[in-house]
Parts: sequence; C-alpha cells; structure tokens
Amino acid sequence: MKNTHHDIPSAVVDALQSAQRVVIFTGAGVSAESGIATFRDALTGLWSRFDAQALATPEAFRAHPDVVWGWYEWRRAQALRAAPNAAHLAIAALARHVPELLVVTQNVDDLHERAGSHDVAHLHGSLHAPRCSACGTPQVFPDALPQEPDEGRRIDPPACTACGAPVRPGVVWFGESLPTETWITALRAAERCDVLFSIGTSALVYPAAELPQRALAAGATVVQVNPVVTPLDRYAHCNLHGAAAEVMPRLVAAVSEHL
Ligand code: BJW
Ligand code: ZN
Repeated sequence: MKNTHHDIPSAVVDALQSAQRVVIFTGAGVSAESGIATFRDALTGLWSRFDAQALATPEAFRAHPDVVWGWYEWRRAQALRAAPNAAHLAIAALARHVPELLVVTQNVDDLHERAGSHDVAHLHGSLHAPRCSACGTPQVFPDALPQEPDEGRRIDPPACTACGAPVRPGVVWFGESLPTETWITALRAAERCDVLFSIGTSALVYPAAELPQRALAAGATVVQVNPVVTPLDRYAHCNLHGAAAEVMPRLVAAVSEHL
C-alpha cells in the first residue's frame, strides 16, 4: 500500500472517504493512554495475585463478593479520575467526516462519551451502572469518589435498596450473555458497514471478537490499530502497528486533508 505523508496507507484514507457507514470497534488499549490499565494488565500490583479471567465471573462474585467488588471499585475510581485521550478525541472527530459512524466498545469506562462520541454501543456494560445481583434493580452510586488508591482492598458490596441482596457491577462477566439489543445493533452495523476499525483490543473475547470477522465476510474493509500482533492481523486488510493515541489523530488529519 502506498503511504501518504501521514504514514497512513492511502487505501485506508480512500476507503474512509468513500464510506457511508463506519464501525469503530474498541478495546481496553484505547483507554490505556488515559491511565486505565488494560483488562489483561488490570491485575498489577496487589491485584496480581488474582487472575482477571477468574475474577470477572459470576462464580467469583458469589464466592468472594468483597474481593470482586473491591477490584471494581478500584477500577471505577481509576476511570472517574481519567480523561479521554487523543484516540478517543480522534474517534469523535472522525464521526464528523463520515455519514454514519457507530462506536462499538468492549470498554466499561465512559471515555468515548466524554470525548464527544454520541453513538456508543457498550457490549460489556459499564463500571458506572451497578445493579442488584438478585432482583436486578439499578442502584445509584454516591457522588463521591470511592476510597482510593487502596489497591488490593476488599470492600463489601452495598445492599440492594429494594431487596437487600448484594449489589453487583453492571458489567458482562464470562459466561453471561451480552445485552441483546446492543449486541444486535453492533452485529447489524458490522454486517452493513463499509469500513470497520478494530482498535486496542486483543480480539480474544467472544462474541465481541466476531464483529471484525462478520464485517470481513460482508465485504467491508477492516483496519486494525494495535502496537502488537493479534489473531486479527492475518485477516485485516491493513494493520497499523502503533499506539491508538498516536495513530488515530494522524488518520483524522489524513482524512480531513484529502477532503
Ligand atoms: C493498545 C495500546 C495502545 C495496549 N493503543 N492498543 C469460544 C471459545 C472459547 C470460549 C468462548 C467462546 N465463545 C465464548 C466463550 C466464552 C467467553 C470467551 O470469549 N472466552 C475467551 C477468553 C476465549 N465469552 C463469554 O463468556 C461471553 N459470553 C458468552 O459467550 O455468553 C454466551 C454464554 C452464556 C452462558 C454460558 C456460556 C456462554 C462474555 C464475555 C464478557 C467479557 N467481559 C470482560 C469483563 C468485563 C468487565 C470488566 O472489564 O471487568 O470484558 S472480559 C474482558 O475482555 C473485558 C474486555 O472488554 C474484554 C476484551 O478485552 P480487550 O478490550 O481486548 O482488552 P485486553 O486487555 O485483552 O487487550 C488490550 C489490547 O490493547 C492488547 O491487544 C494491547 O496490545 C492493546 N494496547 N496499549 C492501542 N496504547
Ligand atoms: Zn434487589
């Protein structure tokens, strides 16, 4: 592929410029430069004695609600303090250059929204939407930041205001179904888009990782942005190996310059 002076292959710029519908599929790597640890790095320091894959399960919450709730409170505090980075901002800016753009994120933070993205589908829920583990009633967090930075601290989950059962984080754990409407919206968008970007995700967790494959099968151009190689590298039309906060602004510059 020929490179523009932004080092973004011209085929990528061309595909974006002629696109009617674009899907931006994101993972934890997009928020990494905001200081939010990626999922597979979120167990550093005192948390490193746990296994993320084991903590993010309904079984772990049942067995050790204080450990799991403590971990999510620590991550929620991190997310509340974080600000959107250049990648979030570039993605919001890109939406102004294409007729239709949907952000489909696996992230449980709200940095896409805070960067100005309006259409955001959260496949794995949110750190900021706790609900009852028994009756499902949505719960309201107090405004104050959770205590911090007590990494590794166990915290008992609060009791549901309706039934008294433990409150759980409003995220999707392993073995749980994705929110149906959101998943259908994401799947339809992937199957109908002209270009899909997969940014900052290890592309390991299903069914989310199916989205780039669905887009490819439907004939879309698939571009990946990640500093490392993932299982998607061999399928993507183009792999931009680099940090999202560095690559995405260059991409937006390239697209707006060639209008
Ligand atoms: C940068 C960067 C920078 C760094 N710039 N990039 C088929 C085979 C085997 C198992 C399954 C299967 N299908 C389904 C399953 C089971 C399971 C699964 O997928 N397991 C796999 C691990 C194999 N899936 C499920 O259980 C799903 N549910 C389901 O299938 O329901 C049906 C069912 C019902 C009943 C019984 C059985 C099945 C649900 C999956 C939910 C995942 N939830 C989590 C936790 C959410 C809450 C939380 O955050 O704690 O979602 S897991 C975790 O992984 C989190 C993330 O959203 C998700 C994806 O991770 P992500 O975003 O890719 O982050 P990382 O850390 O992995 O990668 C970061 C990337 O960024 C890296 O590549 C870096 O290089 C890169 N990066 N800096 C750009 N600056
Ligand atoms: Zn309840």
